[in-house]
Amino acid sequence: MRAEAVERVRLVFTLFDADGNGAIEADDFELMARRVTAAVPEAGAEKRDAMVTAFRTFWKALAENADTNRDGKVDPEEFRTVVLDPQRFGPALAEFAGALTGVADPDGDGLVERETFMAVMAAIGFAQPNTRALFDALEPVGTEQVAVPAWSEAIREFYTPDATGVSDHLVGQPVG
Ligand SMILES: [Ca+2]
Ligand SMILES: [Ca+2]
Repeated sequence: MRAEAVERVRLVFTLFDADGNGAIEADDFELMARRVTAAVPEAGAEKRDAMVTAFRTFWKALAENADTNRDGKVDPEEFRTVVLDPQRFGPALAEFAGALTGVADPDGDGLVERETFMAVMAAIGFAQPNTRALFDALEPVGTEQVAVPAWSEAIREFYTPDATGVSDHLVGQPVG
């Protein structure tokens, strides 16, 4: 595994462990969903519900694949074995990314305002300088909006620790 991938697995684990108790559990996804909902108060009930459903689906897929000892928790060791296998992780991840970015686009025009982007990424736990660097790297339309598919793709890429690309802005110190 690349050193960057090792670092990223650790970061991804930390983000999914939203309550910081050292294991990923169903509650972490409920907490994450509440934080994102609070970050985008203008999102409609339909989009919020879709996100909550997608987060729960994602947790189920993760637990099925990674919770090897079936204790209802995915510990760092269990997580490492599954997160590097996109075959098992990929489809649920796509739904997760789609639902998350969907909430950030309440009017459904396919674009996300910088302010909303920053708020949602902060809700998930990303550091502000990294988030700002990613926003700029996503080639915003004008200066203040990014396209939903580009962001969604960056999220999928970020959570696939072996990948490299625009989501590298979310790892370590942003350059420039
Ligand atoms: Ca946790
Ligand atoms: Ca376990």
